Amino acid sequence: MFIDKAEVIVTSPDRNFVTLKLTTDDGLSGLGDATLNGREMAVVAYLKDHIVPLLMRRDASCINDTWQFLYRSAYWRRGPVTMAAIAAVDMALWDIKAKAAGMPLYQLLGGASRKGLLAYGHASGKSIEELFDSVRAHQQQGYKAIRIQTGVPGLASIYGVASNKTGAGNQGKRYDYEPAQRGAYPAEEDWDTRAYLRHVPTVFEAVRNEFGPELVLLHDGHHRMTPIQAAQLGKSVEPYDLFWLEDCTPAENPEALRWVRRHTTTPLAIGEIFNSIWDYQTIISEQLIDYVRSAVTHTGGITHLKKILDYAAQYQIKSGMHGPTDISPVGMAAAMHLGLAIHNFGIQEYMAHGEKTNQVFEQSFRWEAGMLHPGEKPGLGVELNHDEAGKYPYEQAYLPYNRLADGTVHDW
Ligand code: GCO
Ligand code: MG
Repeated sequence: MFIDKAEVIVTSPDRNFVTLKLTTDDGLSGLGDATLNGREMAVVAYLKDHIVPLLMRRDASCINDTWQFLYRSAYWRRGPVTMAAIAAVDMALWDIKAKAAGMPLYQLLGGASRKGLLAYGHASGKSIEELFDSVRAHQQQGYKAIRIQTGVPGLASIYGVASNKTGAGNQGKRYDYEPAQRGAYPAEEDWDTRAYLRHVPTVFEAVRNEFGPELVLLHDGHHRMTPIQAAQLGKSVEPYDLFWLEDCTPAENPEALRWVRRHTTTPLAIGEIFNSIWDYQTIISEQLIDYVRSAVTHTGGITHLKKILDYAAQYQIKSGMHGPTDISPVGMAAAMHLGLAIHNFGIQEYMAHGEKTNQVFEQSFRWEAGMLHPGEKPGLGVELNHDEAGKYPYEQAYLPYNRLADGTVHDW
């Protein structure tokens, strides 16, 4: 079974997605997600110019060998562009292998370890009332776990908080935010850490009082604090029993989590911008985190993320795979198959894609009572509709960035 066709498809239904489609000489095809939000075309060039020529006539069944060949023969290892490109090849080859076996991919990964995957959605509001409405809307859609992001008094717009109400979700009206800002320049947002640290605990107190102890609550710090500020936040939300505090400090220095860990029992999650097992080496072996946030898409695919999660399992650290709308339905399907199979699954992020995206990517996953299941179709269970994809050409898009009141650029 040889690879004899490789296509890189860029489509922008609700946002940009990069997909690799590999086809074998016996007519099987597999899909891989290579979307790197805001830097999509760098991965397109890496795939088209450097990887596709190497794939022609390769044995499609040799997933491990292809992974090692692409990783080691580049010499310039790791990095988000390289690892997203390798991830796409890896996913597509797993898709092909599972289709050849006539099984949903999770069966090849060892079979189901659970009935379904607990998933969390994103509630947000500028005010407490808006936030409560958003939490209720998520509960109506079945969510049992909800991320809470809130406006901060004095700040006009910040990460994670809806600025408009849209119907983008496939589960009815919801607050949608962070569409990669289409346009010629990143949008500017505001930041003030002291105001944020004062406000967030009051919000979690209000949410617990309103919604009770059962609801699973999460929060994303999006890399904006110093270790001691993060420690202060972790301590101040301890009474509200968070499932996790995510990305509390910048990801470039994961060892900073030692300082946070000394001061708080709030569970910690990190890793959405990591791309290899080496980023996790110290923080897993020293048990500085509780959840691995990597997406299959940004961490070298199923083959590499499974290694990270198997390593994490030795330390009782679980998965919490990244799943915002910039992970395509192909990347989400890969996450669901992997999450269903591994023992140390924790939770899956799930924002739900918009209707146009769901027409481009024909999917077979199930969403029931707050749980995801990848379905029983052979392979990943996702097919690309080329006619629909062709309707939405690439549009340049940037993520926003932050400035402090005095004009200093800050982590977003
Ligand atoms: C999350 C993430 C996203 C990122 C996005 C950037 O926890 O889901 O922080 O919201 O900001 O993936 O492209
Ligand atoms: Mg995050």
